Amino acid sequence: MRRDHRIAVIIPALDEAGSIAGVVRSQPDWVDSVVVVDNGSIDGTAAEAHGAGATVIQEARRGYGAACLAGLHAVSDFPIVVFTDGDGANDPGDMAALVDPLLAGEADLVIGSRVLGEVEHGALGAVQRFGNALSCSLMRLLWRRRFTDLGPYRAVTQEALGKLNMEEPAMGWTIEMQVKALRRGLRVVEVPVACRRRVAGRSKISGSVIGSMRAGTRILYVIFRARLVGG
Ligand SMILES: Nc1nc2c(ncn2[C@@H]2O[C@H](COP(=O)(O)OP(=O)(O)O)[C@@H](O)[C@H]2O)c(=O)[nH]1
Ligand SMILES: [Mg+2]
Repeated sequence: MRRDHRIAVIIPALDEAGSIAGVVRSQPDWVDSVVVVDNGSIDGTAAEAHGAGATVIQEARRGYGAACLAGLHAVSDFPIVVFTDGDGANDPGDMAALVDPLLAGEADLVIGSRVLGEVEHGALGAVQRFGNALSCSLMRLLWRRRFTDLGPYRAVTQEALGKLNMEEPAMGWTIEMQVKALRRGLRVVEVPVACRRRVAGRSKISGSVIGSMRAGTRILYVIFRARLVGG
């Protein structure tokens, strides 16, 4: 069934030269296009990704969301889009579980929840768990919907993307997608996914106090903006 549909994978990657080739090569063989979005890496990420067979896009605007958005422009003719990290933290073996509810017409957005899945020791820090739990509590309070994670490993239909009008350039990307999907009445499903430690390199987000604070602030900003301003 999966081979009958055109499926694209977007991998935002910033200085992931140590892992990106392996991540690109390990994508399931039923994936039709693997797009790596680089944001000015200085370690050869783009060359590694290209060498492994990915389409590489350069986005000048910094930020995780800006990279995801640039990736979306490149895959606008694929009915199904999957986002995955470039550090090897996601298990490509989980991708079928993300994509199948979309193919079956049962969901518009499928979020891989690391909280429901198996977490390798040390792969999900305390700050990140706390931030996820807080964000999910706020979503429950404000939109009456229970989520367990803001996991980056997720699959969405092109049709849903057309309604989401994604615009967040930074780390609020994942929550923006969830909140907007709820506000538009889209069908959102969570499935358990594994969470592994990054294969190489350094975390840009949750692995440092500064990165976590930046992400946390941005996530709260996106939640309250959606509540107060809409969009
Ligand atoms: N292109 C791009 N990718 C990013 C940026 N920030 C993070 N990433 C990628 O997003 C994924 C998750 O980031 P990571 O540093 O692993 O965050 P963590 O999992 O919270 O430690 C990795 O593939 C990163 O390379 C960015 O500003 N631009
Ligand atoms: Mg990571």
